[in-house]
Amino acid sequence: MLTRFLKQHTGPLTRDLVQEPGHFGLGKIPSRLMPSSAATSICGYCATGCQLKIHLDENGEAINLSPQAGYPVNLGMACPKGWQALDPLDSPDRATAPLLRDAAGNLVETDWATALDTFTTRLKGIREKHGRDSVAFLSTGQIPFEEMSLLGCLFKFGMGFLHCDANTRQCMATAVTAYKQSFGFDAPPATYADFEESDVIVLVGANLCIAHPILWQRVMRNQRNPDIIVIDPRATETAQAATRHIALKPKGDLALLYALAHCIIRDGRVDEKSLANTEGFAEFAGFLKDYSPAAMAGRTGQTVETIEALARTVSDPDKRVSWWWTMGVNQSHEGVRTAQAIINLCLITGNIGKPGTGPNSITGQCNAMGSRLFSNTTSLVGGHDFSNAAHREKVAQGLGIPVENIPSEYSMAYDEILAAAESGKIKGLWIVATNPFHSWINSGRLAALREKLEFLVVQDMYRTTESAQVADLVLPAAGWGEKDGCFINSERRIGTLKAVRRAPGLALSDFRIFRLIAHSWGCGDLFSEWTHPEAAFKLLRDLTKDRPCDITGIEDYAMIDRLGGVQWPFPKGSEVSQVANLQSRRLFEDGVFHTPDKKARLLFSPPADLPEPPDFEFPYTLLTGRGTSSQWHTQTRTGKSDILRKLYPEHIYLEIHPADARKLGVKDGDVVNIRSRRGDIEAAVYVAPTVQRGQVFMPMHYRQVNQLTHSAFDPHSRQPNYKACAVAITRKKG
Ligand SMILES: Nc1nc2c(c(=O)[nH]1)N[C@H]1C(S)=C(S)[C@@H](COP(=O)(O)OP(=O)(O)OC[C@H]3O[C@@H](n4cnc5c(=O)[nH]c(N)nc54)[C@H](O)[C@@H]3O)O[C@H]1N2
Ligand SMILES: Nc1nc2c(c(=O)[nH]1)N[C@H]1C(S)=C(S)[C@@H](COP(=O)(O)OP(=O)(O)OC[C@H]3O[C@@H](n4cnc5c(=O)[nH]c(N)nc54)[C@H](O)[C@@H]3O)O[C@H]1N2
Ligand code: SF4
Ligand SMILES: [Mo]
Repeated sequence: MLTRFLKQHTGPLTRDLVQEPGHFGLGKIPSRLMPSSAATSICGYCATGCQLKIHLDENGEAINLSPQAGYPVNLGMACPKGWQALDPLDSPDRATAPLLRDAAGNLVETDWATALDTFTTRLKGIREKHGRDSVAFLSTGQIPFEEMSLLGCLFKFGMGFLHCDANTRQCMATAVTAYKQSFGFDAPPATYADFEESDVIVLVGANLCIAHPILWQRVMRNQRNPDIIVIDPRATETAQAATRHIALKPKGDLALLYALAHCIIRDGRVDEKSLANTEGFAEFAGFLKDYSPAAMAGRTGQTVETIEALARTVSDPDKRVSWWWTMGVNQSHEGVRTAQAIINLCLITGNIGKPGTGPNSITGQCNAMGSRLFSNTTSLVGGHDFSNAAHREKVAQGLGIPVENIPSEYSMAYDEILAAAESGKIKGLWIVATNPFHSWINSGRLAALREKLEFLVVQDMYRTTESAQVADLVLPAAGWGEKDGCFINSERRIGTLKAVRRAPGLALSDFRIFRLIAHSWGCGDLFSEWTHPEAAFKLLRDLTKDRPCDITGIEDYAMIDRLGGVQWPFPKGSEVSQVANLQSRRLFEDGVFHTPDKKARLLFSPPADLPEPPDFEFPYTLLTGRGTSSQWHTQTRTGKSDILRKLYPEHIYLEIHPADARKLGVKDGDVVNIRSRRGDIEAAVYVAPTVQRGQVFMPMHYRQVNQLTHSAFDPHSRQPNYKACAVAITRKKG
């Protein structure tokens, strides 16, 4: 039975595969793509969600690409990563066959039958001996949501496990939690047109020029002569291009935002109409009495005048003010309250639900928004809650699975999963499309944790990633460009991606790997309707009925393409004839939120101290983040492009203020030793007045950086605080 299933689904090329729509990783390109000799795909890097036009040869294989002119997101533009999106596919270090660690400790190639058999036998063995809590997966915001969803549903409803999380915990968990608590649903309200329609644009801990270059282009298209304010400890590329830079102290955000609210309420600059849609104003106003600009000057590093002036700007009743935040807010020990302090400012000044306004979280990865709704990790698939019996019943019916298979308990969060692995409670770990041995905070701990794991599976495009190299089993995955599905971008826009290349060797799309695993595990029948990504899409679409993210009005992938992407919500009956309006929609225009009383909550708590402040022994604060627009995360993909590699520094570097460099007696290019309480690394000095004295910056793209970072987490979202830890710097001797 398994052998037959395998033959059909892993090649050599079979007729069934070629005929299976959306599944031509091993087959021919379907004729629907042929007439124009071009296909469209949403870029597989950042959450901007640019559409690329992929030019095909006579066999339907991609030869090159260009940005799509008419697409409402990128309007014909792309950043270097988008232009070079095909480069990573041809790399010689692609995983082209499953790899299994042999008795001598080497990873050796094997076939799919052996790989699947090993996967199932080992994980079932661990489960039988140690129970349901002994196996977990860690996944991603970078694969289509049809794939994420199949993984989450298979793992929980089919294989019967509970604990799973994704790299979105490193990234978006704070925004998710903040919106859920404040609005009653994880509902980022923006549409990108708001960048063009604002009079004041406030960017908090967001470096658009590097991390979302095409969103910066949208800012540049604003004809209203906007005030662009960047709140960031560093004078980033974005801060330099802005009209005002607030160079605040690291993690001074919450104090600053409360001081702004204090001034606004003190001066009566609140919007009464908007306040009527909120809950908790009296308590908030009382709380803010202690947060005068004078009281907050020390924590923020800002003068009273600067704070007062900013408060006037962001509460000007004649101006449309939009707030946008990214990792400078989310990656914090108090990220949720910081995000909510932004939400509160918008609510009290009436900057929500209107053009050019909003408390808007900018997402990181191409499909982090898809993960939020469909990955079945933190939330029950389709925007539901595991703890809600009616939701469990609805999902069970929709997917045709027994309701008993849906757990009512919640999974451990990422850090808790790793702690459980460290303590020996979790013995089997399955990592899909993420590279935590490089990207997780205080990554040095993972080496010890690896020793404790009985079985580590890594499913990746490459066999050379830090995580793949220490795996017991590597499952070779097709990448972006080699498979179909959908991503959801920062403005809630669903867009499609298409297979335009064959995956190399025996590599398969994640979707097909999950189907094979379902079959091998013996729960394939539960997923018999998940035949291909578009079939899965339709199942998931129907699950969203009556939820705030209802997309039951989308017929199929072709409709998504025809409409230039579709923002959620899009319930059945949405007027497609009004497509012009539908192309750009924001939330909460009616002032109605998703809480039981339909009002938004004003949530707050006092700022906490920095988890690891600088001291005598470790006198510098290390900030980390994105380095260049041509580098992506752990560089497994961007590092494979000859062109992109020319656009960024090959080796790790440390940005340091000229005065600190003088004090240490170092100049550009000198090698320094950087030490934290966790680790000790070397980097070349890059003297830059863009960092403040006493602070240094390192891009996250180099493996060594997370050996230094400090495991501190937001208590509500459990998102790691990557952005501030204490380090010592010494000149390398000799
Ligand atoms: N080129 C490129 N683009 C990317 C990515 C990539 O790897 N490369 N990754 C994508 C992903 S997944 C994400 S999440 C986004 C991230 O996008 P961003 O969040 O814009 O990028 P970061 O550089 O991580 O952090 C933004 C800024 O936060 C600042 N910061 C540090 N501490 C604080 C603080 O206490 N307060 C404030 N206000 N700011 C602070 C840093 O100095 C930094 O400039 O980028 C996406 N886009
Ligand atoms: N110090 C510091 N650390 C950070 C951050 C920071 O600001 N500072 N930012 C954090 C943030 S916001 C994020 S999002 C994380 C990102 O951290 P990671 O998710 O670990 O980084 P990536 O390099 O994007 O890893 C994605 C992996 O998936 C593989 N892959 C790509 N496409 C596919 C596919 O289709 N299928 C499969 N199976 N595999 C695929 C890639 O080869 C790569 O190994 O890093 C976090 N780490
Ligand atoms: S801005 Fe983001 S989505 Fe657009 S081309 Fe660049 S990486 Fe891709
Ligand atoms: Mo991210």
